[in-house]
This record gives sequence, structure tokens and C-alpha cells, in this order.
Amino acid sequence: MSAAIQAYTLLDDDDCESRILRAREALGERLVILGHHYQRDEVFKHADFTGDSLKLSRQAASSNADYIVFCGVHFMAEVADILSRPEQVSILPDMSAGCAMADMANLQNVERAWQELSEVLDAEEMITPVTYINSAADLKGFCGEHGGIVCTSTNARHVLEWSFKQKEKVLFFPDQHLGRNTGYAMGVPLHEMVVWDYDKPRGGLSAAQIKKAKIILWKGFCSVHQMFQPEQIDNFKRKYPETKIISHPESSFEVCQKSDYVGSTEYIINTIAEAEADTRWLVATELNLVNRLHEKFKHEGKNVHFMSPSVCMCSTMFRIDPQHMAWVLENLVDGHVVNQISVPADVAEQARLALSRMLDVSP
Ligand code: CIZ
Ligand code: SF4
Repeated sequence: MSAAIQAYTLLDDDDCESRILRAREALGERLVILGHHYQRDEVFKHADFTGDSLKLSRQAASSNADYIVFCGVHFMAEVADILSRPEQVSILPDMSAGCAMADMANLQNVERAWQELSEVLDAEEMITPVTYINSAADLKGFCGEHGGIVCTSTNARHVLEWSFKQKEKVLFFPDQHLGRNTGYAMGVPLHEMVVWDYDKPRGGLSAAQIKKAKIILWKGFCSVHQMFQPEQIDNFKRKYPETKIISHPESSFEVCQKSDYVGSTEYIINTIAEAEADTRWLVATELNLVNRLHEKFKHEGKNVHFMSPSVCMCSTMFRIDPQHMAWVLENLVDGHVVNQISVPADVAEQARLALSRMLDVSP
């Protein structure tokens, strides 16, 4: 029988740390641990590979390990399962590590949207569905089936360029901000982007609005990145006018417009790493990553600050803790797989299609 999680929740972090190290040693090359940038340090330090979702999905696709333990959120472990070989096992240490933004779109409301759009125009002929990787596997499957594609915040522009080569319009879900910020940076004016409110009939849009739109943005958002406000930039700059502003494209349009740089977590890390010494940065993305950047670069005189005055972490990313790590790893040592993420074969096949289109167009 597999060991239960309850006993592990009582362990302190140091105990967990030594157990994790021992289990990793015992499992050797049969195990690979992938860690997203938003993970807390006590977990992040155990990762064999760290990265954003694009980089980590490539790692999952090329790994030879029997077990892929994904320290991130549910959709990432699904992608690892889809892109790895059938005999490899993808594991999410805590099943409640979801993504609230991903949950804002589901197959039911996306299929309804597609149906309603089809009543106004020929959706199959005119629209490429694009799903942000922050979405359930069946939505990636929907995109695979309808000539669509997946994107991450690193490749969103390349993906949209590809999409517009296929069809004249894009339906972009679930994150309206990534869609809007990327579209605008490519030259799509705001008036050619409409928001589809999935709680309203026909998205709350008129037939004319739909026909005129180039990008139909799903009304989803990330509550972590929603915390950042343009006034926070103004207030900070009043004190330190030399500050460079760098924001994740899940932040609002107003925040991104006031930023010197906009890009994914990998882009944020690389930009600050390559910046001159003695520079000051105000960063709009998840707190664990910003704190890590601050620690990493302070000896170069780089001052890295978090944009919001209140603490905002991704609470679901935070679910992955050393206790759950120790639990899944010791179970693996004992030959028990717990918390496996397994995408049904038919969904995986269509989703793989949309993901491989993405990997083909990614820089
Ligand atoms: O794509 C990812 O990994 C996320 C969620 C953020 C980013 O930009 O890296
Ligand atoms: Fe989802 Fe936002 Fe957390 Fe990313 S930071 S996993 S988009 S809730």
C-alpha cells in the first residue's frame, strides 16, 4: 500500500529535505524533477531543470526518465504526460495545484462559443483557435481538432503570426491580457480586439462586432498579475526615476504600456541577467521569482523590486511543498506511483497536434 500524505504533513522542512535527497539518490536517472520559476525556493532547489512552461515542456519531451515529477501546476503535468512516451509517468505532487485562470475556460464554454461564432460566420474557415498553455488538455485537443495551436508567453507572437497565416481571425483563450498585449505589439489596434464574455449569450457581442474583430479575447485573467497597477509604476518612479519597468504579459494593458520591457519569465530573467550593473528594476510577475532575482543579482548592484505593495504569490503554485515532494518521491522508491497525471489517449492525440504546431513555430 502506498504511504499516506497525512504523516508527511507533520514533518518539518528540514526532515523533508533530507528525505527528498535520499529518495532522489535512490531513484537516480529514473527520476527527473521539473521546476517552474514560480515555485517556492524549498522546492525549486530540488529541480533538475527549471524554466517556463515552454522550456519545461521541451525537457519533458526529451527526457528519458521513467518518472517526471512536475513542480508546477496541473496543466503543466498534463503537457508533460502528452509529450512524453506512453510508458513514462507524469506526477503532480499536489493534485490541488491548479490554475484559476486555466479554469476560466472549459470545453463546454469554448464549444458553445465556437457554435455561437459559427452562427455569425464560418468559424472553421475564418478563425484559428489559440489556447494559452495555461489550459486543460481537452482545450488543447479542441485546438488540435480545429486547425488551432497552443502558445506560451514566450512564443505568443510567433504563434499569432502563424495563426493569421492560416485564417483571418483568432479566438484566443483563456487569458485576455496575453492576447491583447501580444496582438497590440504586433500592430492589431485595440478596436479590432473584442472580449468574449463566456457568461453571456454570444459572448455579449453583436454580430457586427464579431465580424469586424481580428482577435476575439476570452474574458479570462490571472489574479496574481491582475494585482499590478499603473499607479504602482508612477509611485515607484517618483522615488527612483531611473527604474526600468519589466512586466509579464499576463499583466493588464495599462501596466504593459507603461513598461520598458514586456515578456515571459524566461525573458524577464534573461533581460535582468544581461543588464548593466547598478541598475534598478521594478518587476510585475510572481513574487517567488522576483525574490529569487533580487537575491541572485544584488551582488552586481542590481536592485530588483516587486511591483505590488501587497504580497501576491500564486497560491496554487505554492501548494507544491517539501512535504508533498517527500511523499511522492518516497512512494516511488517503494514502487508506488501516487498523483499520476494521465491524459486520455484520444484527447492527448489532438492536444499533441496543437502542441507540436507550437513547438514547430517557437523560436
Ligand atoms: O509560461 C509560463 O511558464 C508561465 C506561466 C509564465 C511565463 O511567462 O513563463
Ligand atoms: Fe495560473 Fe496566474 Fe498562477 Fe500562473 S500565476 S499558474 S496564470 S494563477
